[in-house]
Amino acid sequence: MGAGWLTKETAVTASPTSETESDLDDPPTSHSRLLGWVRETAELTQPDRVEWCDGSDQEWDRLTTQLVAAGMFTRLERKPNSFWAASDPSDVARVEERTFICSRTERDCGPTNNWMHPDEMKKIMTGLYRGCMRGRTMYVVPFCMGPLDDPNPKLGVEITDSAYVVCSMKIMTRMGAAALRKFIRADGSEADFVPCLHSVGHPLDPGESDVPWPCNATKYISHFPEERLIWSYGSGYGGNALLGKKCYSLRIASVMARDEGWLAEHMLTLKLTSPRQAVHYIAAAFPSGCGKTNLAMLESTVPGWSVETLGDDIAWMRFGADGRLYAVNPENGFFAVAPGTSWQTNPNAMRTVNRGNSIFTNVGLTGNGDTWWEGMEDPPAHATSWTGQRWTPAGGAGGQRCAHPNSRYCTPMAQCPVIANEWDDPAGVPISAILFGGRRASTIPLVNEAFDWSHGVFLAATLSSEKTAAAAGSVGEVRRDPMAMLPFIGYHAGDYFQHWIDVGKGADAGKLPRIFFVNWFRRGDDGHFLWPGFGENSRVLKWIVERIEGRAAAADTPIGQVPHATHLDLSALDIALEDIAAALAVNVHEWQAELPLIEAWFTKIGNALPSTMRDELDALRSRLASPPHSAG
Ligand code: GTP
Ligand code: SPV
Ligand code: MN
Repeated sequence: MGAGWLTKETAVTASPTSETESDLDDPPTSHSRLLGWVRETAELTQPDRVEWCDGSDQEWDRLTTQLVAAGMFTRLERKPNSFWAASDPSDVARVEERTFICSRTERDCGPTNNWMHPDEMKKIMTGLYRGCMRGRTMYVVPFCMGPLDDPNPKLGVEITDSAYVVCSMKIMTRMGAAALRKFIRADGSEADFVPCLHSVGHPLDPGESDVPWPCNATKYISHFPEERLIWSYGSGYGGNALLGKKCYSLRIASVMARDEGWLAEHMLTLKLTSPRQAVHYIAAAFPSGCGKTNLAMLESTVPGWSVETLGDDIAWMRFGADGRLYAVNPENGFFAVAPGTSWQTNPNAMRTVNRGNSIFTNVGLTGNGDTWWEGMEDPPAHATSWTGQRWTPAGGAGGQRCAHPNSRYCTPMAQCPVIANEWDDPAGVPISAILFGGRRASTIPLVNEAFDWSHGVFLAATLSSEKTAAAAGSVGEVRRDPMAMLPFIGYHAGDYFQHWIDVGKGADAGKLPRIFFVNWFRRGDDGHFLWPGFGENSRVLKWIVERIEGRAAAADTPIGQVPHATHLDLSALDIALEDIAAALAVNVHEWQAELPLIEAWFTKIGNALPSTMRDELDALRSRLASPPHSAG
């Protein structure tokens, strides 16, 4: 194997070249910035070999076979072309404590992110990267976020030493040769791309055997927003390692969006068709683990209403020539929470993964070669838990779980049986309504319409939710998660709120999406969910569309316009009316208790808090002091 475009020092120990490996003397692009970066990275990280990924099915077959041989993948007997993987128990979720926004000034990072000066971070991480790929293959993964035929495609390249990451990127992004062709524009010039460097941080000495899930106790997930650059080290899991997702499409893209006047958001997008065949596109931002995938694939329980899926995690939104806000999903697959997914709750997800071509990480493995997780019907008599132990429905010692709470399936969007036909259209879809929501056991009603854009931005900026297993750390603790973007805003949160206000100001108010707030997770005194959720959420979507069309009633309350139970279509819903009323209640005393918490949150944001947000808080305070008669 030649290494003509590598320097002598890294002209890595020759190993047998398979037919399918790219010839290193002849890299598959002439993009000089990319070639220079690949060469420098190989010099720094010293892999045994460098492989350009073409995204072909042959490449997938070769890598998955290799991963089975290495013990990282187990081929599933019951799902075609699908694999089970279990991570190291220390590497199971996004690590927010180890995630950094390395803007040139600490001020631009703001109070909600971790900051380090870019020079200092680069020094530390360069030290970690030195020789970190010894004994391994360095994969070069060109990818595109959003449709490939976008006239201005959003390109990236992930360099990684994890074949698991390569396989996951094939599902989650438009990856390989088709993306690489976009790196040279029609006029012959070189397109921009976001360099994303990833290492699991586990070099192998000669003769040292690999572990099933290599990673490192030292972890850094670093973003250099001015340079549009991402460096990740030490983790192989999810958003820490699949750098096109949260790192590029939210943290870096939110900075691009601020500079260019658009929005990069942690939102699902769906297409809702009414019995009158009216089509509405809806975007919804809920924090991690709070119901985006489920709503995006919802099977309506209201006759005549149907949902089709456009995306389950991220939306990029910009104004079209007609003045409406259009959303594109930058992703190509779902990397979604497994536990709780069942034929009852999310049949379309079950159908999607049953078509195969999927990777399951940290779920249970059944004796007959299928997957199982908590919340799915029909537990197997016994299984291998995500920690590799024998598991039975009675539970092992200490009632261990079969699947980790943040275990996930990674599956191609195109396989979703209810995928909307616009899903790959670079023009996107015009959004009628934006929903925000969190996981709150009290206070927040089932649904609430904002008075206007600025009030909606206030509700979103003060969104609060119980923490879930999607991030490492304590679960259940209520925290502010503005726009469901707390871990994903790539700059100062106060500036981000101002950006949202400016987006509204620059638009034709009549064409802006209407803003709603929802909470599927309110509980009764005994702890049960007041609202059945899942498919029944179609009743709330129906009310929202009828509000937009001017056909549904609501009551004015201090926090917005909230329906009474009688305003919702509850036909054939077998739920106690007291529960519905309790789910919809706006309790003034509960909201008064929120005021000091919002005050403290705004104090944390500091001087960059837009004055509009303070005005909205004052207005809320005075409405709560003299609530209209209809508020409870
Ligand atoms: P991320 O992928 O982490 O961003 O999560 P997500 O927002 O897509 O959440 P997802 O749809 O995967 O749901 C997370 C958990 O909440 C799952 O266990 C679901 O079963 C549960 N869930 C989703 N929707 C509802 C609902 O309407 N009611 C209730 N009670 N639980 C729900
Ligand atoms: C989330 O945590 O919001 C996710 C999973 O969607 S991850 O890709 O790990 O960020
Ligand atoms: Mn998410």
